[in-house]
Amino acid sequence: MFISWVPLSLFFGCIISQTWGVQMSWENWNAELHNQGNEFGKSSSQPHIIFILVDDQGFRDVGYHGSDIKTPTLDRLAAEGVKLENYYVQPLCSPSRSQLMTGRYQIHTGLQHSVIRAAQPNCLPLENVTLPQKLKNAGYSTHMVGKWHLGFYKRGCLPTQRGFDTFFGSLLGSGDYYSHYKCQGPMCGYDLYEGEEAAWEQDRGLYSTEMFTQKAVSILANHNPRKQPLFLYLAYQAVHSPLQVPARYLERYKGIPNPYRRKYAAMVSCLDEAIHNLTLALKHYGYYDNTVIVYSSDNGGQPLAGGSNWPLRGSKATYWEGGIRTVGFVHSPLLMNKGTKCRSLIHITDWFPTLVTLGEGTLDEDLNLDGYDVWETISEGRPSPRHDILHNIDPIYIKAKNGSWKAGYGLWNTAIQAALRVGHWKLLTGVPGYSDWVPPQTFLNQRLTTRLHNERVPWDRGKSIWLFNITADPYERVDLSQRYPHIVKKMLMRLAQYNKTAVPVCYPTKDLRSNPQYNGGVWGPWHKDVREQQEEDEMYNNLFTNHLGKKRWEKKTKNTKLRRG
Ligand SMILES: *[C@@H]1O[C@H](CO)[C@@H](O)[C@H](O)[C@H]1NC(C)=O
Ligand SMILES: *[C@@H]1O[C@H](CO)[C@@H](O)[C@H](O)[C@H]1NC(C)=O
Ligand SMILES: *[C@@H]1O[C@H](CO)[C@@H](O)[C@H](O)[C@H]1NC(C)=O
Ligand SMILES: *[C@@H]1O[C@H](CO)[C@@H](O)[C@H](O)[C@H]1NC(C)=O
Ligand SMILES: *[C@@H]1O[C@H](CO)[C@@H](O)[C@H](O)[C@H]1NC(C)=O
Ligand SMILES: [Ca+2]
Repeated sequence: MFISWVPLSLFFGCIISQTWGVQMSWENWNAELHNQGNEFGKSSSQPHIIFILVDDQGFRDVGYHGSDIKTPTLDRLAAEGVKLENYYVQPLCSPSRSQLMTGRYQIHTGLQHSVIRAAQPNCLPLENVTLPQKLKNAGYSTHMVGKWHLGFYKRGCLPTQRGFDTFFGSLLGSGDYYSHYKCQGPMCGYDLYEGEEAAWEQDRGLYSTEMFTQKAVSILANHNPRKQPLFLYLAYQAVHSPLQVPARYLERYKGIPNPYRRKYAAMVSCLDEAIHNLTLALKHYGYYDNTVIVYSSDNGGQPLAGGSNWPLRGSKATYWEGGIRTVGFVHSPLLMNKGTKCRSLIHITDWFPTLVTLGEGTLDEDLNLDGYDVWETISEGRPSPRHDILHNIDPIYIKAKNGSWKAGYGLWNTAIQAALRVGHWKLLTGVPGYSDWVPPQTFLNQRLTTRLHNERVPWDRGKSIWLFNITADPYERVDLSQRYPHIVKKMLMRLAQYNKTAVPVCYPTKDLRSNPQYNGGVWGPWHKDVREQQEEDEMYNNLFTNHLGKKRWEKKTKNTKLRRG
């Protein structure tokens, strides 16, 4: 079980002495662990699962992809685990998170369009079964730390109502890293939660990467790894904008002239240190030998905020590879093929069936998952069960001016933003989004939009279909849609088939009652469902009829309704 002990101890030992000075030496922990034994490990094969989701880390933003950013911990964990080098997520926060939680494409949850906005009465549909629910049913203790971004307009949408035993983090994310305030347009509010309440008491103005790591470590410390398997979903706010970082991490990046890139690099380094601390805690508290760590970004990098996807095309929020192909790896002593690269197609929906199966949970047939169990592909290098990915169909995003049914051979309306991968082939329709190749360092100043160094192809306004052989041309430089019309037609037919299985888009208009100023200055549930409202009315009704007479209460109710309305 202690196969990777020696190299790890050398590696971490060096880091500890140089940088962080953690008290207990690695060798001591090692010895201590041997003495502890592992009752649960013997009686059950359910591994502990640590899922680390990072926000907006680009393809180029990890050391082992040739980055200017130093990530010794991630490099080492990935090198000793399995690097996922054909790994896809969705181009934005809520979409990726919804697919991770349900194992289903957005067309099957109604979240096809954009992200869930703070003021929208919308959330991951309550009908959709979640990954933590499944693991909880399989006997896991389930915890979430970090950014949710799957809606909160009513209590039933909160993480603790969706399968997590505990939650510490933010409902929106991307707020201030220290104050944990988040503004959306003119509306501002506090966004740090413990369970279902604002976490005022726990807030010491700590930088969120450190704060979330401390919380994760305390969860590990307070759970007995030998009694019950643990699922920890650690969704860092880093390295999304705003670009904020403790000064000490900037030291090593003095040489980066672009101030955005410099800060961003420092944020990634802090994150790398956080993962180092987390790994030490996994070992210290006796989890490590029976743990699977999954590391993933939620979408591509944003070059305007320091991120880089080079040499991939495009950025976050686009269906070019730079938006959806990203950093991912699995690290675990339980892997068979340690130290390898997995080049099979893996998608974020695959974690649901993969992790539920690993956790010995059940996958009912009526789940109709879009994900595949890819554990043997990752761990043993077996062929992937996945041959295609529906990147998305967004029927609300129809900005392609020349897009039409005609351009889609009568099979598909190419005004619609859609993207599909089948084997080597990738088809895009509609407007896929910002399409330049942005070399690192280009954006010296956020307001300076000359983008002189960017490589771009002159935008053909008439275009609404692209076809690429991604295996041969991962940077999407040669559009083959004219050359292989029969492939285009086949793929359009496939899109139309997928479209038949789509549920209607849920993208409600914003509700002004969401304003934190009506909710104690906190972003939080503002909507009551009929039953909750009745219960509340009844309670007040009794109160008022008992003490003040019914008439007065009726008047009061009206006012309340007005205020809410
Ligand atoms: C998810 O919820 C939506 C909305 O209720 C429903 O239409 C869809 O069938 C559900 N999908 C799954 C996979 O549960
Ligand atoms: C890592 O742990 C060290 C030692 O406890 C601490 O000083 C540092 O702030 C931690 N870093 C992060 C990013 O959590
Ligand atoms: C997709 O499905 C919807 C609803 O079934 C339908 O109205 C629409 O025309 C379809 N779009 C395409 C491009 O086939
Ligand atoms: C796009 O539409 C414009 C005007 O509607 C037309 O002039 C142009 O030829 C079209 N381009 C293509 C490639 O169809
Ligand atoms: C796509 O690229 C792969 C890898 O280079 C190649 O094997 C395959 O033949 C290509 N397909 C076509 C139609 O060119
Ligand atoms: Ca994101």
